Amino acid sequence: MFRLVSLVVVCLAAAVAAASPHGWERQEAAGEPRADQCTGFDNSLRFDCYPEDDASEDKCKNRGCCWRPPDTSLDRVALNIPYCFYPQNYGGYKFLNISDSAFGKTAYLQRGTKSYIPNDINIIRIDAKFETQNRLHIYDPSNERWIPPLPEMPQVDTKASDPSYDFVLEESKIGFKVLRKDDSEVLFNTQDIGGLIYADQFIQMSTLLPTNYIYGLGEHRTTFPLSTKWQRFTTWNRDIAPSEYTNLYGTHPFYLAMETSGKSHGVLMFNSNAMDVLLQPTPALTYRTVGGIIDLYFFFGPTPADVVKQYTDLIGRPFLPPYWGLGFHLCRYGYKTLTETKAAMTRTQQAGIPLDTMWNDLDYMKDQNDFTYDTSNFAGLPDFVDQLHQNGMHYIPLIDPGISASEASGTYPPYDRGVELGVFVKDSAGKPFLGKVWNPQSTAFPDFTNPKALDYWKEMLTTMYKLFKFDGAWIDMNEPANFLDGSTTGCDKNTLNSPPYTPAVAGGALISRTLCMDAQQYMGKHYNVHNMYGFTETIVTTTVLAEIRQKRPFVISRSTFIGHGRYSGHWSGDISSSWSDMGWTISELLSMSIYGVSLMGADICGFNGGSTANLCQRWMELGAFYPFSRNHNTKDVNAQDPASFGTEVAESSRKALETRYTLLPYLYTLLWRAHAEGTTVQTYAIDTAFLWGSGLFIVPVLTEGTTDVTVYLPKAHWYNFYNGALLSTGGANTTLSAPLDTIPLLVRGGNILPMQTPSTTTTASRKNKFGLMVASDESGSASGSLYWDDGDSLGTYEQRICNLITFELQSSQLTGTPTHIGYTGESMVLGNITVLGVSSASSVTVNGASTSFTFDSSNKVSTLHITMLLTCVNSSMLTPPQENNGKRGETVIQKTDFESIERHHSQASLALKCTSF
Ligand code: MIG
Repeated sequence: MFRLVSLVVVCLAAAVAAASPHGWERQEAAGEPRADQCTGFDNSLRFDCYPEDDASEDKCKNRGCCWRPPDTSLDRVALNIPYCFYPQNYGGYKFLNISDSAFGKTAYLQRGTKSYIPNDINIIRIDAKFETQNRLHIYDPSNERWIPPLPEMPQVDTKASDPSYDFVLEESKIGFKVLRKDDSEVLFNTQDIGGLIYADQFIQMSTLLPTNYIYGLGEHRTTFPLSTKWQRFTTWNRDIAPSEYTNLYGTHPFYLAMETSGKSHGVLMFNSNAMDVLLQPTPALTYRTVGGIIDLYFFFGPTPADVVKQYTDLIGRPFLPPYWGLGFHLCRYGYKTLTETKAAMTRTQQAGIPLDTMWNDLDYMKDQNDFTYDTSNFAGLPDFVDQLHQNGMHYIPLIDPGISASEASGTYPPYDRGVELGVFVKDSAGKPFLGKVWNPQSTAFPDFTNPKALDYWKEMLTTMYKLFKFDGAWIDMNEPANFLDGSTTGCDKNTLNSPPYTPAVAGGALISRTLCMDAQQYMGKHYNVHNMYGFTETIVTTTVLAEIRQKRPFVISRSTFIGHGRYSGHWSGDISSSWSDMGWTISELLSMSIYGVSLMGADICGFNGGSTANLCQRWMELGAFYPFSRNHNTKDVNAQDPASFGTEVAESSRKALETRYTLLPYLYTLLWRAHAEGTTVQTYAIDTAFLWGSGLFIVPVLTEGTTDVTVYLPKAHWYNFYNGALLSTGGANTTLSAPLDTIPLLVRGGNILPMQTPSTTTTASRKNKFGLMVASDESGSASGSLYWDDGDSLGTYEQRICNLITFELQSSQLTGTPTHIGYTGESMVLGNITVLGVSSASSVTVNGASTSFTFDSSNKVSTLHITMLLTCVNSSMLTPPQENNGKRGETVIQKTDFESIERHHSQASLALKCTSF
C-alpha cells in the first residue's frame, strides 16, 4: 500500500572530505564569539541559540553564541526575544562544491566546527529538484535517514523546462535562496542566518521571509493569519483539549505566504518528527525538528488557490465524501442507552430539523471494547440501524485504535487475533507494547504501518459489520492517546525516549500521554512514525470500509498528517461549549482547507462543559455551514441536541439546516472541485467569517446577545441570500442585521449557485427539484456549475459516472451547458430559477415560449417557476461516457435569455432549451 520514498545513499563523504580544499577538518566546538559579532543586531534578527528552558550567559557562550538581554519586553507572545542568539557569520557548514544536475542543482556542505548537539552529520547534500514549473523540491538524499512514506507521492527526476523560480547558491554564503523569477521576490533565504545544525536528532534551519502574512503550520489554535511576533508552533500529535500555544491532534508543517505584491507561495517541510516552527517579526522562520531530513517543497502560486492546488497535487486531493455525509449528524458521549439515542433523534425529527446520521460514542460498546456492542443497554442496535437505513438515514459508531489486552485469553478475538497476526506495535523487546486507555489493565495498539494490519482491521470491521450495518467510522484517540506516559512499565532511558532536544510539546516529553518512542512499528520506531499513527489508521480504515460496503467511505479522524484529506475528514476535537471556542472554529476550518482537508467540522454547541440555549442557537446556525456538520457533546452535562433547548433554538436550527440542505448541491459541487482540481471549499483571509467557494459568504454572530454583525465586504455586488436584495457593492465595512434566528448569508454577484428543495434527509432532498440562484455582477454576468452523481458509489468521478452542468449568464442570456452527462440514474428536474439584481420584468420566455414568473419589485428579484429536465435524458445519453470522450450532451439547456438584469433595462426574457442531438 505504501510506496517508500526511495532513499539514495550516496557514499561521497570520504572522497569529498579527502579532496576538501578548505582545510575544514578540525571539529572543535565553536568558541565564544567576538563582541563585534554580537552587536549591530536588530532584535528581530536574533535567532534563538538556546531554545531550552535553562539558558544562562555561560551556557549560551559555550555554544559560541551572543548573550544580551533585549531592551524591550513583550506581552502576549509565546516566546520572548531571545537573550541568547547566533552571532553574525556563525560557523558550522561550508560548501564543498556546487554543480548543475539533470534535475536542477546539487551541492555538498561540510561541517567545520562541532555543534552543541551530539552526532553532527558532517557532510550534507542539497539536491534542488526543479520538479515542475511551479514546484521546487530541496532535500538531502545523502544519508539513510527517515523520510515519511506518503502513498503515491510523485518522484520527479527531470528538470522542468520553464521553472517560474530560481534557486541560488553562493560558495561564500552558507545556505540558499529561492526566488520567484518574474518579480525577483526572494521567498526563502537561509544564507548566513541563524545556526544551521544538522545532527542525528536535531535539525535546525532558519530563513528570512518576504512577508508577515503566513497561514498554516497546524494543527494549532491560532488566528488564521499567524502571528509572527515570536511565536512557536510545535507539532506532535497529542490528545489534548485545544488551547493556544500547544501542539494538538495533527501535523501539517505547511504554510501559505501572502506577499505584499498580492502574490502568494507555499512551503511544505515534509518531515514527520516532532518539530518546532518559530515565526519572528524579521520576518523569519526557524524549523527545528528532531529527526528525518530537511525536505522542503516550494509552491509558487501565484494565487493562494494555485498554491493549494499545487500542494494537493503533491500530497493528494481531498476525497469526495458520500452525499449523505453532508447532511446533519447528531452525536454525544453519554447516550447511555439505545433508548436515549432514539429519544434525541426523535425530538430532532419532531422539530422538523433535517437529520441524516445518528452516531454513538463509546457507550454502545461492551466494556468500551472495540467491535462489540452492549447487548443490554443497546439491545436492538442492529434493528435500529436497519430502521435508519429504511428511513434513508445512516449510522456511525466510534472506533478507538486501542485494543484491550485485559480480557481473559480466548474471550476477545480482537486482541487474540492481533497477537496471532503480530500486528500490534511492539515494545523494545518485541512483545506487544502495552499502554492503557479505557481498559482496566492494559491496551495494545495496532500498527497500521504493518501491511498485515489491513487484513486484521478488515477482519475486525467485518465482524462488527455482521453485527450491525454501520455506514462510516469515527476514529478517535489515534494520536495515539494513552492514559500513561509510555508503557505500563514506563519507558527505557535512551536517546529516543529523551532526545537531546525536546520540542515544546505539551507535557514536556515526547512520551507524554502516548507510546514510548522506542516502540517498534513495521516502518520504523514510533519516534519517527508517531505523527502518522492516525493517518495510517485512516488509510487502513477507509480502504477496509470501501471493501466491506462497496460504497464511498465516510471516515472522520481526530489525528491527521500531511495528505490526510485524500482519505477522510477531521473534527477539531474536545473544544469547549463557550463563545470564544465557537469563534476559534473558523480559523481551524480555514487552516484545514489549505492543508487539503475539506471535510472539516467542529462539535456544534461545543464538547466540554454544558452548552446554553443562546450559545447553541448561534452555534447551530454557524455549524450548519461547517462542511462536516455534527452536534456532539460530552457526557455528564446537559443535553445540547438542537431540540433540547426548546422551540426557539429548534426553529433556528431547522431554518439554518434547511438552508444548508437547500445549498447542498452547491457544497457538493465545491467538494467535487476540491477533489478533482484541488480548489478549496472555504476561502477567506479573516477568521470571523468565511466563504463557500466564491459565491456564498457566511457571516456568523460570535458574541452573545448581539443581533447585528459587521464585516468587511470586498468590492462586489453582495445580495442577501434570504430575500435577494442587493445589500452592498462592497469595498467597506458593512453591518448586517442578524436576528437571533438568522445567520447572515450573502451571495456574491457573478455566481450561480445550484440548489435543491430541502427535505429532512439528503436521501429525500436528492429527489427534489433543483433550483438556481443567479446573482449578477456589476456587468450583468454570472457563472456556476453543478456536479452530480449518485452520491454514494465509489469512483463515480474517476469513471465519469457523473454529470457536470455549467451555467453562464452573459449579455442577458442564461445558458446551461452539460459539460458531461454520465449519470442518468435519476432524472434531474430543474424548478425555480431566481435571478438577483433585476430592475424590472414584464415577460419571460423559456426556449422562446413565455413562462410564468414572479417579480419582487422591492428586492428586484425575479423568479421563474419552471419545470424541466436538467439532463434531458434520452436514449442516446445512455452510452458509456468513455466511448465518446465524455462529449455527450453538449446542449441541454441552451440560450437562456434574460434581458432585464440591472443595467440592461429591457424586458425579462429567458430561453431555456432542451435540444436533442
Ligand atoms: O476523551 O469517546 O474527542 O469526541 O466523545 C475521551 C469519548 C475520548 C474524545 C473525543 C470525543 C469523544 C470522547 N473521546
